[in-house]
Amino acid sequence: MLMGQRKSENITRVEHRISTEDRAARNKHKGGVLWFTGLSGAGKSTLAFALEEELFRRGYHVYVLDGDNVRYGLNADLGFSHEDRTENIRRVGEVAALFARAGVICISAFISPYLKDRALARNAAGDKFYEVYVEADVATCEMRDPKGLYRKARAGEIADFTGISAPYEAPENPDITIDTRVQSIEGGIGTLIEFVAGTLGSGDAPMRQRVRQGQSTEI
Ligand code: ADX
Repeated sequence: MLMGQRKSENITRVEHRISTEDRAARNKHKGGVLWFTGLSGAGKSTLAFALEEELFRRGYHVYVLDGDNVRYGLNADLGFSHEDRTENIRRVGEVAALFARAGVICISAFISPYLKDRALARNAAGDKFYEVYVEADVATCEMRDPKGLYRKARAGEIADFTGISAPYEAPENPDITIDTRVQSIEGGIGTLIEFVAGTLGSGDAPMRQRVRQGQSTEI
């Protein structure tokens, strides 16, 4: 496993001819990573896919990387040991950073339980990284138990289950906190949309507004 070390020698970086600014100008927004972290059942995927839909509708270039999905493909070789989770987050952190550099808003929804691993993911994306703490305590997540995994973990059928038999290190200074114990999905999405518009730009919303006002037929 790589664990952040570079094995190759005789490699040289090459420069793109399209600047970050060029991409942002065409897309009408900047690229970035919205890094969702929180327990299983806290609402990361629900919020991530609802936000993706709403941003897409508003003209943003947006894509969700989701823990369960990525573990079917890119990270199919990884389980849930500390070492495998670290490698999971390392790879996804790099992929999310690539999306951001390509000008896309990448929403990543992974438990990402370790502070150190999230710090590395932030490092990969640089100033384009925003940590979103999707907060709900174990008791709440266990009560929701949408996939029945907490029940299985309590019954000893799943080892190293986050919040039960494996740790979760909450963010110390997240850019945004969505407390899903008190906030509705719509409320959370509202907060996130406002944040995105303020930090990454407004997408092609102004054009859509003109369309709505009947001043243009283009879309
Ligand atoms: S992470 O810890 O490496 O970031 P990731 O977000 O990719 O985890 O995957 C978490 C998902 O895998 C959970 O939503 C749950 O559906 C499933 N899962 C299966 N086994 C475990 C486990 N032992 N701990 C946590 N989640 C698990």
